[in-house]
Amino acid sequence: MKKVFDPKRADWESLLERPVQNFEEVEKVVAQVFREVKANGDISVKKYSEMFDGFIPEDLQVSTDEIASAEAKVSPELKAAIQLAKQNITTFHTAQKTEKVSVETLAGVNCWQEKRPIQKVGLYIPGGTAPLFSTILMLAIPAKIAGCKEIILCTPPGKEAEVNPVILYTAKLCGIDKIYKVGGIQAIAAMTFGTQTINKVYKIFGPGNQYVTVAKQLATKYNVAIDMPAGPSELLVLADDTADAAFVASDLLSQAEHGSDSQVILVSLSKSLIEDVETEIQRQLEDLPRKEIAAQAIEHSRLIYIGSKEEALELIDEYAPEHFIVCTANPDFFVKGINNAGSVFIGNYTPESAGDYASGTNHTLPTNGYAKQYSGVNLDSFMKSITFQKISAEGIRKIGPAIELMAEAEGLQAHKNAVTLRLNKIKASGNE
Ligand code: HSO
Ligand code: ZN
Repeated sequence: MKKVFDPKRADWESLLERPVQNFEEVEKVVAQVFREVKANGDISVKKYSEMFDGFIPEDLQVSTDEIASAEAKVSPELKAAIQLAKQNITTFHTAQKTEKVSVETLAGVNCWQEKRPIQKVGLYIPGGTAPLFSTILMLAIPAKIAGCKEIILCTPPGKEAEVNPVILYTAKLCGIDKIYKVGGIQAIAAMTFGTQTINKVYKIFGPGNQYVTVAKQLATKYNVAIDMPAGPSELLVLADDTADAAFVASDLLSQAEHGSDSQVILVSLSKSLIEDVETEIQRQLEDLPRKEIAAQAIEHSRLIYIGSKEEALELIDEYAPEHFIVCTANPDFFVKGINNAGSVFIGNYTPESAGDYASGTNHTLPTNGYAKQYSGVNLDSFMKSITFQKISAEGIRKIGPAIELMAEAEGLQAHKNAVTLRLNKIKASGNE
């Protein structure tokens, strides 16, 4: 752990630096898989499933029997927990619906804006060391509320070509029945181009390793949108003497256990809290099943003491954390003042885990400083806004001359004509 006391402004940049990832090698592999899946569809998807994931699925799609039998393999307690989370996520995302915006900008000039669902979306759920079925809730629930017509899900199965039953149970609970046993680059390529079995989608959502990340980036070159650029998970905790050191340590470790490249930072307004948190981290780390992973992330974590709360806020805004926990006597200063963060957790009883699973907010959030310009996934991520306008004769008479002048000034005669012809007709009909 790197401890820094009152860092100078000139050192902030290097202090807050995220590790730069070199994707060059990965890009070559991704481009090759994309080329082949585009040309050969399912055959190449199967070839790469064997090569990268060690199995050849006979059927790429999970059968209805497999989905149905998954239910019996999930304990009643876990089902109830997932249902509680689903309820809260549904409530919070339903509340994000907005009314249509409609204005008469001038008499006879009506403009309005309405949202429509993205019709085809693809959800990617990684397998790996921790199959994150909670991410299905975070993506499928808003997709359904938005009204997306076709929602498909790709996830890599284990070596026996079996998809984790909790993933299948959660998908079914959310009303997703098109589930494909495909992971990695080949899954993203399949959803980008479409294959004999897997339909092409308009937008791809979901986290993944560096192969998936690079594949999603390449998908954007083929007119497929993605939720956001992804990077390793991050948590920044801001705390003072009113914080509980054990709680703070548990939060930092919760994020550290995601991956050895997770970024965890404590910004403390109290020197003694830093010492206490450090001790607590070591104590709690010992009992974690994923302690190797967490320890590596903790190894390059930073514990920063800053005396002034104004400076602390500036530093946090500069880092733009994915998750920001505020545990101070006066949280409002930070809560109101923060500009750049994916999701904010306030007070001693608000662990990040709550937002990761069950409080209702979404856990698909911008990392890598992208909280400066990106929002986390929300209902709008599954929708587009369309603007409409309807202009009456009276309306075009009012704005027509301005349009003519502007079109002429831009040297676009046809644009001007489109107005002039109409104005002439109105004049000729004596309807002035
Ligand atoms: N903290 C992760 C989400 C997650 N945590 C899923 C547990 N399961 C990224 O926001
Ligand atoms: Zn998490």
